[in-house]
Amino acid sequence: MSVITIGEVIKRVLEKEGIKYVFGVPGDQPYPLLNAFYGSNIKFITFHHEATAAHAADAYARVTGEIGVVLGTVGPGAANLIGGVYPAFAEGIPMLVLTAQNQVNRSYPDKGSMQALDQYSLFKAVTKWNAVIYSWDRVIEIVRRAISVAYSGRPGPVQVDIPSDILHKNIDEADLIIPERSVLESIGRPSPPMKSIEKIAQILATSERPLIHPGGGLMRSGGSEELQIISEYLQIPVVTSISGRGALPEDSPLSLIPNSYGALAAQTEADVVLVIGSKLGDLDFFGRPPIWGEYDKQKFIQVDTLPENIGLNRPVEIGIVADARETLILLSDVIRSKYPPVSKRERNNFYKEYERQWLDQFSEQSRSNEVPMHPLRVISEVRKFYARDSISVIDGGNTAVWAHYANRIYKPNSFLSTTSGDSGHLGSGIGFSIGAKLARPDKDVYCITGDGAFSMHIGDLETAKRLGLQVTFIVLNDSAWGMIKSGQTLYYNGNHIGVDFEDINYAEIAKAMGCFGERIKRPEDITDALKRAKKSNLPAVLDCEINKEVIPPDFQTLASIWLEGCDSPPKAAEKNMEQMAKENS
Ligand SMILES: Cc1ncc(C[n+]2csc(CCOP(=O)(O)OP(=O)(O)O)c2C)c(N)n1
Ligand SMILES: [Mg+2]
Repeated sequence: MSVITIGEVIKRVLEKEGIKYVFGVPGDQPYPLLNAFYGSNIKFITFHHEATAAHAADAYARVTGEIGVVLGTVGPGAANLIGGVYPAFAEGIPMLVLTAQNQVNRSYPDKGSMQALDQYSLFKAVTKWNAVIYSWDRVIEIVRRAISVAYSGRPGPVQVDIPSDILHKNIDEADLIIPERSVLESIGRPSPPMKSIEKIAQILATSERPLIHPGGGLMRSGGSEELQIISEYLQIPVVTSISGRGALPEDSPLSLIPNSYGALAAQTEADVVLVIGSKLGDLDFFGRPPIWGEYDKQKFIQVDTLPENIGLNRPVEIGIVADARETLILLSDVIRSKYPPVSKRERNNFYKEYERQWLDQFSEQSRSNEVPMHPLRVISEVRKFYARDSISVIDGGNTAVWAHYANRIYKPNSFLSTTSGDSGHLGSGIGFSIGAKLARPDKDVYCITGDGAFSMHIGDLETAKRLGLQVTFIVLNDSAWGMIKSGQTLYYNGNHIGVDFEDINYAEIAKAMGCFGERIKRPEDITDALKRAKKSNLPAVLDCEINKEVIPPDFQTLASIWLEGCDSPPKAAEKNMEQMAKENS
């Protein structure tokens, strides 16, 4: 009889699912699982913080489309994971979260064990599905089911809570049958009804001013090529949500940068909008006029894998619960077989021109020679340096807004950001960069980050170093929680509270961890520093001293979205906007 542990069984299930990495932080309770990774094909990568490990699993999944796996120990380990699981939940990223739990006879309910925590309840709010394994003979079934659920419908994180006595249980290997990986192919996502496809095709092909609005759901389903085919065939402009950026190259003639003047004009003027894989959240102004068209003049068609997203924020003419890519494949077939191509839509030139005017606002600052440096100058130099298909990781507050102006995205899944997406969660930059580089070692990965966000998980620079990953972190250092400080400047007469740090030289911290580091003060030094960083073959930190006073032009708009309906700051915001309008006139 050959004895193996349940930890070994879980590892074998993961192997059959094609898992290559498990990210996490160890503990006593998960010993058998850790031991199973010893010498195995699955690499266990240890982090300094569970949230960073989960961010890495998240980015790995975003870039590869394959589920990310993360492990935390009982109590504190599980609690620390939440920060990394929540953004994945918010953005529909498949992730398997394995948590160790105290022995079955001590937990649910707890008898006073150290590190006791009701992890089942804790993860309910940030997972699609979760389960505790009370009986060792259900382990294969439950881990399998968890993975299937993570991929199915709208993807998302799932959690499996495994008591330590189950993990340590010894069984006879001869009793073990692990079925081949089969569920994933069969689960799939819902297909659209052909009747609806015919109708949508007809509406798009015969409307005067159609618009397509793809979101993160399109990114997850991988339908960018089909999107491009339809948009080119019918000359339909595309404005993505922030999570959908990269669905079309942002310099393509039919793509309009979200929130640019061109995008806003197209949104208000369209007679029909195909929303595909987006719930029209607050960064899409909930689909409301005047940012979108009037209710009686603009039809909405919505495709989403989640029924509850359909018509969530704006009534729809047609709503179908279906996979984005599959819908676009069928739509493009019907459109191309039944309707002639559109050669030109005059109005598209106007939108593009209007987009250019929006971009022009930033061109002077993007070339600015000022010292301390303007954030836009730094970001522009960085974007110029890297190839179009590089992976951009964006983290930070004002930093993320500046990056929106100057860091163009050209490829699907090459824009990784929680701060510009649904959770707005700071601190994912280092974990995301590690996960992305492991997923695509052949691509350059760079991270533009605020100093506050960067400092949250800086211990994991060592992880990048240990793994030998060349990623470059460009830290926009204003020694502050800049975005919050901006609000206090504008709305609270500059009474700054809880927003300032002392000066930290992040390049020196990087060097202490064996990474490459340089502090940059002058804009003319940026490009050479980027070259040296890349050549070093090490994780690199370029600590950029930036102008601490500048506030992104859209700050007020964002604040008015986030604080809409609240009494005092929006009133102050309105006053400030009036003031600004007067100054500008
Ligand atoms: C985890 C988390 N905590 C707090 C916030 C609130 N918050 C939003 S922006 C911001 C400041 C970010 O500072 P930094 O990363 O230095 O970027 P900067 O705004 O200075 O460019 C904070 C604290 C958040 N979004 N996420
Ligand atoms: Mg800052």
